[in-house]
Amino acid sequence: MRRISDVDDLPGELLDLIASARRPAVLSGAGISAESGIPTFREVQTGLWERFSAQDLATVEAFEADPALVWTWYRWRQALIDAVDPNPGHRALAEWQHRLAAAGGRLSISTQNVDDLHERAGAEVLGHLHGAIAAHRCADCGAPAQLPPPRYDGSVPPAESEDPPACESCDRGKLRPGVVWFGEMLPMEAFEAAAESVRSADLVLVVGTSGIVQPAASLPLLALERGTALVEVNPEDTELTEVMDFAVRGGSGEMLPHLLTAAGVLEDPQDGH
Ligand code: BV8
Ligand code: ZN
Repeated sequence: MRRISDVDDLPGELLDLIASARRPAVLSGAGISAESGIPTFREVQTGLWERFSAQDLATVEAFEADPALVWTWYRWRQALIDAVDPNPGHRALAEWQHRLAAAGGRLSISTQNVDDLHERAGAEVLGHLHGAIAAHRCADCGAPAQLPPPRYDGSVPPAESEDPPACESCDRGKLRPGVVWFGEMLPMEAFEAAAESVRSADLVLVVGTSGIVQPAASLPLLALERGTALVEVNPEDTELTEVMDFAVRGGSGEMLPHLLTAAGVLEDPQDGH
């Protein structure tokens, strides 16, 4: 594994891997949205939730113990997501995906994130391994429910909680967020598609994930089966750093555009064309 922190000294081998990739598979985590202003899972909580860790709240038990607290946490997080914008890291991946598709290639993105910033940057996402925060369903009958956007101000945690709405289909259940909680199964279709994208990739890019949460964190290991190059983009070491061929140390919002420009797959914005 080669750690790279000097962006002006990127190894030719890494740039060649990126320039020649026709079927890169991208696996992203909370870190890719950090520069958009969305706290990662590791960051401390604020407001009503400050005495809970995200891991404590992202569970069926927490929702059953205090539905209003958990429901409000998700609605407030969704308000924050709705209020921020994709960052240059999301946009660089979307542009690379478009260029590869036009050239008959395929860049796949599988994300652990429940936000829609990849999509809002113009990218197509193969799967949301842990669900989507704007999707809601009945905790009882499973019927999907459409809700208006939350009315919270994403920058100020609400002073009190609101109860989850009742399900209009079965009239007995309450709505829950359409995310995967700890202890819950991942959507198998999304997980299998992500696994297949890694197995058939000619480059695997792991962006902004601590590599702690399973089974998503095991996906990059599938690249080892065929000796496919593994590249991590993260300011810090992670649980996956040791299996990487290259560990690019820095924020993805800055590093992804830089890497793709240096590899010649994107134009350098400074060149003005
Ligand atoms: C399951 C949705 C079982 C909800 C999420 C003991 C050992 C091993 C496993 C387990 C265990 N005990 C329990 C388990 C299983 C458990 C698990 O893995 N626990 C961990 C904590 C050990 N997993 C599960 O429960 C999964 N389900 O296993 O089911 C089962 C089996 C059969 C039948 C039935 C059931 C479900 C896990 C999904 C949980 N839901 N999210 C929500 O969003 O509220 S997980 C959530 O946390 C995120 O989705 C994400 O996956 C994870 C956070 O990880 P990251 O995305 O990596 O973010 P993190 O904050 O950790 O790190 C941020 C990274 O970004 C850092 O590396 C940082 O350096 C970097 N960064 C910061 N700034 C930047 C940056 N990078 C780039 N640029 C920057 N600017
Ligand atoms: Zn219902």
